[in-house]
Amino acid sequence: MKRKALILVDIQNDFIPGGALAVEKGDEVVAVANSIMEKFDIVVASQDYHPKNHLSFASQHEGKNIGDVIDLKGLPQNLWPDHCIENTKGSEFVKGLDVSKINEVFQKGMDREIDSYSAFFDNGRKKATGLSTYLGKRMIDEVYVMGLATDYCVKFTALDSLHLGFNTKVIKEGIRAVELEAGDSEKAIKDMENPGIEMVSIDDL
Ligand code: VGL
Ligand code: ZN
Repeated sequence: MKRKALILVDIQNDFIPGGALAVEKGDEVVAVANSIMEKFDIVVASQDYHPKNHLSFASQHEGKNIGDVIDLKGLPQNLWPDHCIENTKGSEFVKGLDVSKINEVFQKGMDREIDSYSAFFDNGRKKATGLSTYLGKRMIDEVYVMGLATDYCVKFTALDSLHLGFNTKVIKEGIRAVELEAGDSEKAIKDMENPGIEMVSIDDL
């Protein structure tokens, strides 16, 4: 039997309707997650977790607006509304998510100076979160990814998983996109499929 892990990406209050960086219908992924967690050997969750002065926030850059792109330590950085601040409601997992089935939580984005979309590494790939080692130690063969948001954290988590050598699949009912621009969701799905990530349905599990 293949050993399967499920990564729940950033299912947090700030990414659902009413939150600071709301993803349309983001709350709908909660029921999907709850319905499939028992099918996996390991379930982990990532948590976007920023200090209140994080440099991905437009509020930290005089004269800049949400949606602008700046250079942050040599990397292009989208500027976001303040979101997922440590020890606030916005960074907590969405109520209703069955956290009792989550084996381990990996936080990311704690360093003020570097953003971290992937649950595995920061955007400069300088620091690992520990997730890769965690999955390796548990002899995981297949990694399934779902959560928020398709065009950012889901995409970069799935791509890193693939590049680390895990057979990687994304659960299509379990993702929703920010869509700063129309078409971003479809583009992100192509960016994942092209290098070999498979899009699967909950009915295939
Ligand atoms: C995310 C933007 C900024 C995400 C996190 O979880 O997709 N997007 N921080
Ligand atoms: Zn963030």
